[in-house]
This record gives sequence, C-alpha cells and structure tokens, in this order.
Amino acid sequence: MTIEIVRRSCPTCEACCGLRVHVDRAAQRVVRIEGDPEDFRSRGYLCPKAYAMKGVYEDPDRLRTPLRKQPDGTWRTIEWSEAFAYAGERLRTIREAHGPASVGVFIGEPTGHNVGALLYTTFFMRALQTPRTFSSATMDQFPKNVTLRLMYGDGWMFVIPDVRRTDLFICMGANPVVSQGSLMGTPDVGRALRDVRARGGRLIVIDPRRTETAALADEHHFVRPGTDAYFLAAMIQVFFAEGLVHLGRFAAFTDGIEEVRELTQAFTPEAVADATGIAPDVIRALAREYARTPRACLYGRIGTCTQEFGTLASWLLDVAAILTGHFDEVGCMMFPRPATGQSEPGPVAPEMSVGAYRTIARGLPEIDGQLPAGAMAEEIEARSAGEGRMRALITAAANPVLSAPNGDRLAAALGELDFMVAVDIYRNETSSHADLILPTLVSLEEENFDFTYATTCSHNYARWSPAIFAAPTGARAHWEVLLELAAGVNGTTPAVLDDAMVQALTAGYTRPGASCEGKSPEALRAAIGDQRGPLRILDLMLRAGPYGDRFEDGAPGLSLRALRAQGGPTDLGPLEPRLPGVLKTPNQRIALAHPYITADLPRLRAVLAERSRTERMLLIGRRQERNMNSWLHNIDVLASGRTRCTLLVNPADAARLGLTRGGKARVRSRSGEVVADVEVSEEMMRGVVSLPHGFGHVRAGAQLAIAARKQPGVNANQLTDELPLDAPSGTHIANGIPVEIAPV
Ligand SMILES: Nc1nc2c(c(=O)[nH]1)N[C@H]1C(S)=C(S)[C@@H](COP(=O)(O)OP(=O)(O)OC[C@H]3O[C@@H](n4cnc5c(=O)[nH]c(N)nc54)[C@H](O)[C@@H]3O)O[C@H]1N2
Ligand SMILES: Nc1nc2c(c(=O)[nH]1)N[C@H]1C(S)=C(S)[C@@H](COP(=O)(O)OP(=O)(O)OC[C@H]3O[C@@H](n4cnc5c(=O)[nH]c(N)nc54)[C@H](O)[C@@H]3O)O[C@H]1N2
Ligand code: SF4
Ligand SMILES: [Mo]
Repeated sequence: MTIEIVRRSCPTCEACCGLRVHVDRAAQRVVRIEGDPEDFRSRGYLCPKAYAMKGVYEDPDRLRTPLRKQPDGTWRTIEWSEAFAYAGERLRTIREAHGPASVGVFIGEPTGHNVGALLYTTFFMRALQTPRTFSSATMDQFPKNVTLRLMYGDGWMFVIPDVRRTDLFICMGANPVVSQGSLMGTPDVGRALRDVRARGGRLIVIDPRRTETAALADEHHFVRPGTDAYFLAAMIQVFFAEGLVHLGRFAAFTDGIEEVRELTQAFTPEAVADATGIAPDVIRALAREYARTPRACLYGRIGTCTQEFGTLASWLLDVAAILTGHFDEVGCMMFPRPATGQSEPGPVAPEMSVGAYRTIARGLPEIDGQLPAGAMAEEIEARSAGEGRMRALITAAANPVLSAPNGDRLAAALGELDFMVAVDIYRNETSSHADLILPTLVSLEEENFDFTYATTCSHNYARWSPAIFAAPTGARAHWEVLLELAAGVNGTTPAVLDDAMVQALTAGYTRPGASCEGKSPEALRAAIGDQRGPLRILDLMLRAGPYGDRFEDGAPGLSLRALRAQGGPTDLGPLEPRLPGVLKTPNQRIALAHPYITADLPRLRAVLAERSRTERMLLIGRRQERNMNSWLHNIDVLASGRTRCTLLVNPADAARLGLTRGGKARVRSRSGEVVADVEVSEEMMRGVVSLPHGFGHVRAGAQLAIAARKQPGVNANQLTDELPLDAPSGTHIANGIPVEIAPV
C-alpha cells in the first residue's frame, strides 16, 4: 500500500485548520487525517470534525446521482441531462406564468466553505432575479451585516478580534472553545484564549450559560438572554459619565458621538441591573477595565445576534469599541484584508435597500436583499399568501426544516409548492420534500480556496487546497449545478452565462481607477485561460487584488499559480489599521448613530420595566463539539456516544418545575412543543434552559440511517417562533424564547 500525504485546509468550519490527509490512491481511500504541524496558522491542531471530510465522502447515504420523485412518492435515479431539462422547464414555466417572485431561493451555510459555491451563488441569484431570497443569515449574523453596512458602508467587511495580540478579551454570546470561533477565524482558538491569560491578560465571558469558554475565563457573568443591549448601553453610559471616552484619530471621521451620549444616558448600570441580572458595580468595573486596557476586544456572536435586540447589541459592541479607542487598532477589533480584494477602498456604497420588496403574507421588508428565513412557510401557503404565493423553491446546501423557525409549519408548506429542487448531498428533512435532488461533489473531490474565511480571520492569509480524488465521471460541482439551473431558467446555455460573467468582471478590473487600469479586458481573459469555473475567476481576483501581480509579466505577487506552488497557507501578515480608507459611507465617515439603527431604541426602552420584573423561563441554544448545525449526525464516529440533544436546566428550576435528571420535559412555545431529555446542571443561569439545534432526525422521507438511530433528538427550531423579529435586520430570535416547561 502506497500512502501519499496531501496538505489541505479543513473545509468544515471557519477555522480552516491545515490538515495532512493520508491517501491510499489505489484503493481511493483516505486512511488517516492529522493536523499539519507545518501550517503556520494551525500548527498541527485539529478537532474531531476534521474527520468529517472522510466521513461524508464514504457515507453510503450520501447521494451521488440526481434523484427525481415519482408521483407515488418514491425516488428514481436519473441522468444529469434529464435533471437539468426537468428543472429548467419547470422553473421557467412557473416564472413565466407567475413572475420572478414566484420562484424563491434558500441559501445555506456550507456555501461559505466552498469557493465555487460561493462565487456562483452571487451570480445565480442575479440570473434568477427573484426578490424572494432567504438564507441562514437571518438565523445567524445578519444584525452584523446591517450594522456594518450602515456604519462603514460594507455589510460584509467584518470586524474581527485581534485575539493573538489582545490583553483583555470580553466574550459575549459566543462559545469559541466549542464553535472554534466564528467571525474570529483562529485555528486552536482555545489556545489563543488561554494565551491571553498566559501573557498576563484577562478573559471575561458574559453568557447565560457557564460555557466551555467560561471554564477558561477569569470571570464569568450570567446575563439574562436578550438583554445585552441594555448591558452595553450601560457600559457606554459609564464611559461618558466617567470621562472614559477617548476617540483619538476617530474624532476626525466619526459622526454622532453626542447623539450616542444622549441616547444611552438613561441606561445607567442601576437602571439595567434587574433586566440583565448583572449588578451595577460589576457593569461599572467591566466598563472601567475595558476602557483602561489599551489592547482590548469586546466580541459578540450568535448570542448577541439571534436575539430580540440583535441589531442594537451588534451596534453597541462597535460603538463601545470606537468610543474607547478599541477599534481598528492592534490588539482590538480589526478589519482583515483578504487577497481577493473584497475590502479595498472603493466607491461609495448606494443606500442600503429596505422594503424594495415586501412579503405577501406579512408585508415584511427585504433588508439589503434578505427576507427572514422563517417567513418562507407563510409565503408558500395559499391560505396566507394567496395568488402571490411562492410556487417554486430552490434550496442550496440548506436544511431549513431543522435550521429555520417553526420547522413543522415549513415542512407542511413545502408540500404546497408546485416545484422544489434541492441542491444537496443528502436526502434529509428538507430535501426529502423536493421533486428533484441534485447532489454535488464533496470537498475531497474539489480544489478549494478559503474565500469567505479569509475575510473573517484574525491574521491575514491566503490558501488554496488541492482535490484529493478525481471527481467521478459526470458528477457535478455545486457551481456547475447552479450555473446549469440559471441557464435553464433563462433558456440559455451555461457557457453563455459564464462568459458573460467573466467579461463583466474583466471589464470591471480594467475600468479607470480600478486595479488593472491600463490593461485590456481581453488581456486579462487571455491570462486567466478559458477553463470555465471558479478557479479562473479566483485567479482574476487574486491577481487584481491587493497582493496580486496585477498581470505584470514576471512581477511578484499572488496568483492561483503562486498559491498552488506554495502548498500550505501564505502568510499575509497581522491585521493592520484600515480606517478611514476603506469606509464606503456617503461622506466617508463613520455613522455612529445611524437613524435606521437608533430608530429601534424606543423598542428597547419600552420593555425595560417588564424585562426587569418577569420571571418567565427562556430557552437558548448551544453548540457541541461533534455537530455542525444539522448535517454531521450521519457520520458514525461523530454521532457516537451519549444522547446530545438534551435540555439543560438549572437545579433550582428543575426542583421547582418537578424535573429530574434523566427524565423528560415537555417544552412549549407559541410555535410548538417538543419532549426532550432533561439534564440538570449548575452551568445554566436560573430561569434559562438550553437545547441544541440541528437535531430532529425523525422525519419520514429522510435517508439518514445513522443520524436517526444514534442522535435523533428533537428539533429546537420547532420552538423558535417565526413571528417575532429583531426588527431592523429581520433576524429571528433563537435565543431568549419564552417557554413553558413541565415534566412528562
Ligand atoms: N435554534 C437555532 N437555530 C439555528 C442556529 C442556532 O444557533 N440556533 N444557528 C443558525 C446558523 S448560525 C446557521 S449557519 C444555520 C445553518 O443552517 P443551514 O444553512 O440550513 O445549514 P445546515 O443545517 O448545516 O444544513 C446544511 C445542508 O447542506 C448540505 N451540504 C453539506 N455540504 C454540502 C456540499 O458540499 N454541497 C451541497 N450541495 N450540500 C452540502 C447538508 O447535507 C445539509 O443539508 O442554522 C441556524 N439555525
Ligand atoms: N462544533 C460546532 N462548531 C460550529 C457550529 C456547530 O454547529 N458546531 N456552527 C458554526 C456556525 S454556523 C456558527 S454561526 C458559529 C457560531 O459560533 P458561536 O456564536 O461561538 O456559537 P454558540 O455556541 O452558538 O454560542 C452562542 C453563545 O451565546 C450564548 N447566549 C445565548 N443567548 C444569549 C444572550 O442573549 N446573550 C449572551 N450574551 N449570550 C447568549 C449561548 O449560551 C452560547 O454560549 O459556530 C460555528 N461552529
Ligand atoms: S476546528 Fe474546524 S477547521 Fe479545524 S479541524 Fe475542526 S472542523 Fe476543521
Ligand atoms: Mo452560522
């Protein structure tokens, strides 16, 4: 047996650790996966999910050919040509009869991990021209996109903690030790957090659960779910009251400081203590420590986004940093500089679109092109949307029946569609409702580039990864499937669409003021070659990008060829200050008190008294080491072990509610109920229970044998109510759901 070792990055989570994959080519088998000690980013680190690549590749339940549902509900394997002809005909007919809005799309999380999927999704959406676009974003980071867009002019230019150079890390609503860090791409993030303390710094966690990250911390404070905006407003009140505001160079390009002072004035630590559950002296001490530590990060993630005041909390995190000189500075929150050039200085962004399209059932506005994920069901149902209903749906790498609010309602609504196509590698809780499932290549079969996560990393880098096995004959990559679907809907060919896209891109890069000004679009096209697909587009972006060779013969600089030759990741240096250069707001200044955001403050004020009194039980989520949202439960080694989908309850609550360890509890919210196994734990704040999402592998029609047997669990999103929203972003409230709990 000859074993070859291939170096590549792990495509499963944002950390993008470097792996050494041991391959037996003769047997077409991965024999071992280990951390790559030569990878300067991950230095040999890996987590159990590194195995996912192999597990998914080998999974007998994974789909390898298109499946078409028969009138009797059974599935038939079909050829790709038939699949595309069928999809094109159905989608085109529906669009012609009922308009572009009759065809909806839901884009899921794994899209971000595959360069082809990502580049062609943008393109696909443009070709489809539907205003009915949904994605996992409104169950995730969308409040951040909205605040970034309004404050700095670019919703996708994320601000990331410079964790390796900070002396104080305040972690709110995130559990990086388990999630491996989100919007803070740092392989072995647990070590990076321990290192903060090792060099004399401090780690503070603010979370309704004493998490695995809290276990490493100097301090942990319980916070009532959904009340982070009160807590942060109080910190800011303290900054102003105690003369801790230090704008430094930001004074020259920041508007709205006085307004922020006025707007936060009433939120004193005393005023918010009952609502947040955090004592006034603790809030004051935290505010002082943060303001006085030169290198400090105030970081928030899922717990500060998918909650009642996600936009306000996300906004206040940035406001606190800007007011105290902790923004765009070394050791603080900083902007990465990806090699593909998305965050370069550029023209002013047009105003953020709000309400250019409104949903039929509830009149919800699109916000920067997104509709709330949980509004999908009502948009499909004839009883709520009538003639204007959504009649066709394309899901791409998504499982909204488990990942979006009120899964039962969505599952029922999917049955009302005239046509549904799922681009997915499994027949799961969502794709089983489709008329057609189109499986794509998996990561071992494709070259990749860490495209998305080079925009969210705590140290700049660029990395290409090789394919490990050749794609089976005839199999299609995600981007090819999207391109074929787009061509089918528009009655054209993939080649025509693809060439048009490349022409538009090369024209853009050679325009006056663009990075390749002076070159001809034809010369750029000749240089990147005529092999269709994401790699020539990537090459174009890299070469025209900030570290690129700009298509100069023999010039040093990045290109696809240079990255391929490199093998491992290319170090592009630590994060550097980038403001005001990259601002794309109308006046190239930071809008600290943008009226669209501050308009939500009355909603925050209105419920303060009530939030300070109520004793209602609130449900939050939790992530676990061996899960990746809903889709790794079918991998035997990752699904093994004890039942993971348990309801965590504080002992005092358990006693009061009559719940016992190992017993079962009925958990009910407005949108539904589940019966879950109870686990009693001191790690929960009183009045708060936690249930992980991504489970509920109990639906007929799915083909996930191991998941159903080993980790069926219950669907936490049956309890997530599709109606209430974080208003400014249209994001759902997956944390802080009012529930009633009783023993079964
Ligand atoms: N209650 C609650 N709900 C949540 C969250 C929470 O914290 N609490 N978190 C939310 C967040 S942050 C997110 S991102 C969403 C995630 O929710 P989704 O975006 O729906 O993602 P997954 O549930 O992970 O489903 C991914 C799908 O992609 C498929 N897939 C995997 N790899 C590939 C591939 O290479 N190609 C193709 N074509 N398909 C592939 C899988 O089979 C699976 O069907 O869930 C959200 N839902
Ligand atoms: N192993 C694993 N890793 C993953 C994923 C996975 O499913 N499994 N999913 C990936 C995805 S898609 C994402 S988006 C990231 C998410 O990355 P993280 O945000 O780091 O992940 P979570 O574990 O959801 O952390 C949310 C934390 O918020 C807390 N919380 C809940 N409500 C509140 C609140 O109101 N206020 C505060 N302050 N805290 C609150 C919860 O107790 C929890 O500890 O993880 C990614 N990594
Ligand atoms: S931490 Fe993320 S990137 Fe690293 S091995 Fe685990 S799943 Fe892969
Ligand atoms: Mo996510």
